[in-house]
Parts: sequence; structure tokens; C-alpha cells
Amino acid sequence: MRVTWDIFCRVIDNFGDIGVTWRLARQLQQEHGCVVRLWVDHLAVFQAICPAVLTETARQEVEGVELCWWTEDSIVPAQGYCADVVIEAFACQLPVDYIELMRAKGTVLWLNLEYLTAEPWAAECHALPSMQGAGLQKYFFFPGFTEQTGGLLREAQLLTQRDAFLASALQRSEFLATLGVEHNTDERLISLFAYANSSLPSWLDALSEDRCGNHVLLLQGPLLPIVAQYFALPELQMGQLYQRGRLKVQLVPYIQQETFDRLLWSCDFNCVRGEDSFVRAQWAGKPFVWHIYPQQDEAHLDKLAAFISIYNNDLDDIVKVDYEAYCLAWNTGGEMHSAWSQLMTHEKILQKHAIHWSEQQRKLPDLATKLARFYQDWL
Ligand code: TRH
Repeated sequence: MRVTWDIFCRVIDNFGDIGVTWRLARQLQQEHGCVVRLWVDHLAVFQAICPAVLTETARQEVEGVELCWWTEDSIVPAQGYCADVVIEAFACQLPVDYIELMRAKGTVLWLNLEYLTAEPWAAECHALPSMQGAGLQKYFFFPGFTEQTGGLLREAQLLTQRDAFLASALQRSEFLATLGVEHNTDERLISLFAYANSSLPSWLDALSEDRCGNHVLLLQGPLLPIVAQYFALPELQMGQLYQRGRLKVQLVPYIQQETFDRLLWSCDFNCVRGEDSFVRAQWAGKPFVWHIYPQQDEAHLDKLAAFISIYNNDLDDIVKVDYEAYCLAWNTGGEMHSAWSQLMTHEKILQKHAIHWSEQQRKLPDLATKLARFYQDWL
């Protein structure tokens, strides 16, 4: 009998929650033979990264995963059953009726999938149960970068596909052409995906005065007005190249999540954010900067520091200092000029390190495998 999984996702304000749960749902279905339903409250957001999703259809199947629309107080559909494993992603609340189904069924593994953090407490709390009002245990599952945590999302073929792509200049130029990008290989190609960021103008200045040319691919998001203002324009046009000194900026359309990795693989440096693109940038094996999701009381800066300290671990002190300074400046509205020029003195080392990091991380089991094993052990 195939194990059934229900994954509940609430889209808070961005793509990360659906981005993570959609990858997980597909992987459980394709690589672990599970029957998966993904419950999503905002189909329109989902559609932006997966155009096959129909926004007006409450139940549909995409790539072998059943997609169901829900709200926290929606009742369970008539043919409702409760899965063997239930994941509430990022502490979204399950509908009361659904919890009732779980209680009636009895043998259900209930998991809360937490946000990714490199902070040491995640390993301490990983897989701990907590008794809920319904008399059911809920386990807290923490993705992470060490054996003691739940791992990172990584499809079985991901790095093989990456390596084949990187070995083929043709695949790369064909992919970039689908975005309307013609890349001159003498120039550094940079992807830019971040939250509104007051450091951006000073970084664009640094790029425009750089020793080599920089071609920036700007992804959809809140940076568009900042870049438009930088070029003294009311708005940016798709496909146009905006130039200043050694800097070119080009706006690119929404990319299907399925091909998002190819963008990161194609670039020499990636600016990523949130959770999902942050992890994909690490699998890309390219130098990157992380714009972390800002939290109240600056709690995100501890999370950022925890990641930098493990990512930096094998680097020489001087590179560590410069990488940290650059990441901090990007996340705190700091001045980017000297941070960037210092960082780029270590560009080759950072390139090797990015590959090394992805090789280290691939030795650990991935998140879907860890979840599937957790269920088998729990039974
Ligand atoms: O969209 P995000 O900012 O998501 C965030 C984080 O998950 C954060 O932790 C959470 O608290 C907050 O949402 C609510 O960034 P993230 O996580 O990188 O997700 C972006 C997803 O969108 C990722 O799967 C890649 C995808 N994407 C595309 O597929 N195509 C695109 O063109 C773009 C711009 C994004």
C-alpha cells in the first residue's frame, strides 16, 4: 500500500512557502512513491511559479500531485479522508474538521515542517514531539545543514542535471535565450532576487565601476522600482538593457520554478532570498549572497550569522571576514562599494568554495528522504 501524505501550505506573503512545499510534494510522489495531496490557500501565487495550476479549480492534479484549495476554517471536502502522514508547513493551522479526522483515524503521523535555520537550537529541537489538545502528538521537523537535522530539499538527480548543464555551453545559451538574454561571456552574469533593499544603489554603483563588466538579470519582485529609480526611469521594460559604466541590468520574466535552477546555474553570482532560492543557490555551486527574510527584533540577523559561520568554516580568515562583511552590508542597508571590491578579490576562491560546500551538503540525506525514513521509524 502506498503511503498517503497531506501537506498543508499557507502562502504568507511570498513564494517561499509554496515553493518549498511544492518541491517536497513532487519529490515524495516521484521518488518515494507516495500519494500526495498539497493543500494551498492561494492558487494565484502558486500559478506564478507553476503555470499549469488553474486558479479557479479547487481540486486538480498537476505532475501526479493532487492540489486542493483550502482555508484555515474550511471544512474537509465530502470525500475527505485523512492521510497517513500530515505535514503542516511552517506552523499553519489545520482545519478543526481535519484534526477530527486525524483523531478518528488514530494512527497518523503529524508533523510541523519548520523554517530552515542553521542556529544550533534547531538540531536540539528537531523531531521532538508535543502533545496537542486533540490527544495527538505533533512532531517538529527542522530542515538543516547537519546530520542532526532534517536535511535540505534536494531531488535525486539535481546535481547530475546541474553538472550536465554546466558542461554544455549550448544548453546554457539556449536557456538564456528563452529569457531574452544574450550573454557576452567576458561579463560576469549575476541574478538578482531580493526584498526591497536600500543597499542596492551602492552595489549597482560598485558594479558600474568594476574591473570587469557585469550583466545583472533582475527577477520579478520589489527591487523593480528601486532599479527604475536608479536609472531615473518611471518603470523598467522587459528585455531592455539598462547600462551605466560597466553595469548592464535586464529585467527578466517570471521563470517557472522547474527551470529556476537553470538560471542560478547559468550565473556567476546569485543574489537570493527567503528559503527556497537560498537552498537552490547552494546546490548551484556558485558564489551567492542571501537576503534573509526580515523578522521583528532583527532575529533574522542571528539566523544569518549562524549560516555564515557554518558556510565560512573552511575558508581562510581574510575571505571569511570579507564574505561576512559583504553579506552583512547587503542585509543591513550598508555601503556595498568596498564590500564588493574586497569580496571580488577572492572570486576564484569563492567559486571553488561554493562547489565544495555543495559537495559537503550532498553527503547528507535530503529532506524528503529524512521525512520518509522518519515515518518508517515511527510506525
Ligand atoms: O518568495 P520568498 O521571499 O519566500 C519567503 C521565504 O520562504 C520566507 O522564509 C518566508 O517566511 C516568506 O516567504 C513568507 O523567497 P524564496 O523562499 O526563495 O521563494 C521563492 C520561490 O519562487 C522559489 O521557489 C523560486 C521561485 N521563483 C520562481 O520559480 N520563478 C521566479 O521567477 C521567481 C522570482 C521565483
